[in-house]
Amino acid sequence: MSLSKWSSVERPNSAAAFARAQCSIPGGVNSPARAFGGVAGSPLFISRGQGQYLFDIDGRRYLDFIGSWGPMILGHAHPAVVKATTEQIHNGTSFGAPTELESDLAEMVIDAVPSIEMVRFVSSGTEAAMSAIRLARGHTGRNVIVKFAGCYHGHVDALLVSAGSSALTLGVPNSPGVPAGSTQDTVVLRYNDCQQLADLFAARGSEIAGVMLEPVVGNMGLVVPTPEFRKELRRLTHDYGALLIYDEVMTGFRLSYGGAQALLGDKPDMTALGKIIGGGYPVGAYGGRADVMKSVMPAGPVFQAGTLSGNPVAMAAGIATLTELKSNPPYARLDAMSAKIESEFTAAATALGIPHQFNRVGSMWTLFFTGTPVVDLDTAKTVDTERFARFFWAMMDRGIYLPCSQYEAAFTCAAMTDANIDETIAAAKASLESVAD
Ligand code: KE4
Repeated sequence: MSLSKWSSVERPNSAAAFARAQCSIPGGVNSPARAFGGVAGSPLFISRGQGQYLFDIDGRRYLDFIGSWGPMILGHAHPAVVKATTEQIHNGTSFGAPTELESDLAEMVIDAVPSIEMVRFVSSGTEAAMSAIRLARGHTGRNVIVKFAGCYHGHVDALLVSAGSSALTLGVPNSPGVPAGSTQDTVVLRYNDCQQLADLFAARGSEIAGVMLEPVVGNMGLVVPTPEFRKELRRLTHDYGALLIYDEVMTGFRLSYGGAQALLGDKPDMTALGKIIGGGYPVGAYGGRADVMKSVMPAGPVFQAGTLSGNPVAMAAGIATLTELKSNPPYARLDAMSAKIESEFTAAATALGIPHQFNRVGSMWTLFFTGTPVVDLDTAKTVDTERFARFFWAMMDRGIYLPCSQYEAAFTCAAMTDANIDETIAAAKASLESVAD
């Protein structure tokens, strides 16, 4: 039993597990991104991860380029993370009372990201983004939030929104269950569109509480902001008293130890974090200017709370992960390995006459099957999703586990070796040949 019409490998145990899961869990998964809907198939069920590898329940091994959608930059079951979490587990897992571990991780985050003067931990990236929006509104006394089509910030009601009929109108919900009231104060603009941004601020700048974006986008596939766009974002938010919020849930500690903002030389007012700072455990965080963060209860009036916020085991995992990243920074090697992937994939697709774009920043990258440069959601949507699905399964069948959507970024892992990269390139050349028609 294969998992897709595009796969030639039998994976009967995953097929059976998926059938079973669908009886008790909606869609058989606990997050839709895992369902393989974007690649015309059903998901592999994983038995374990070790370093750069995932193992499925049919006994097959894969090089893991998704890394739990970003957190596993060090690879799975890293010894330092296993040691730190195991030790903490023996000392108790949750107290509902403060521990010094929370201050330890908070100080590491503040030390790593200059724009973050204070930080609050939560349990997911969604919670981080949701809390940052509430804080922006509470701190400024304004209601309007600006986001950009193609950027994802978790399943926050206010951000499950599509652009209104015209750029300056308010957003409309893009999911059942989200009332119009939740999105009426959300405006959706086009990423990298400086004119739209300037027009909105000219028309409504005094109403805008915050502007939230992925400073390097992973959620429409990898999309890079133009320097002009970033400069205008900072200028206009500053001039109109709105807060600039970088959602670095995916890019934080991924693109550099200080995240995308350190790499780009930017200084937002707030930052949302997640994924890597939890080292594979449920952690999110929002932080930024001290004057803004001091509006958060109990220091200030803006409410936010969470039973497992700052969970000791999750803090221990995050501390171990950031300690490793700081003492043995993998970023130059991750960039070099990913650059080799970029050059070899591009050369192979070009030689085969396959329309493609390859967007990359550091260890985050996407091979888009389109002849159009991908700079926003509209251009991202010009891709050939069927050709991507065929490529995805051709790579999977050769032991390379890529993100199961053309609209996601791949993540090179620090546990990967040069031999792994060569193996990946060989698999890509063969896979691209198989989809060249
Ligand atoms: P979580 O609530 O899933 O921890 O974080 C939401 C979130 C916020 N901001 C950014 C930039 C994100 O990428 C995410 C979550 N990323 C997706 C992958 N594109 C998680 C995968 C999933 O939803 O299962």
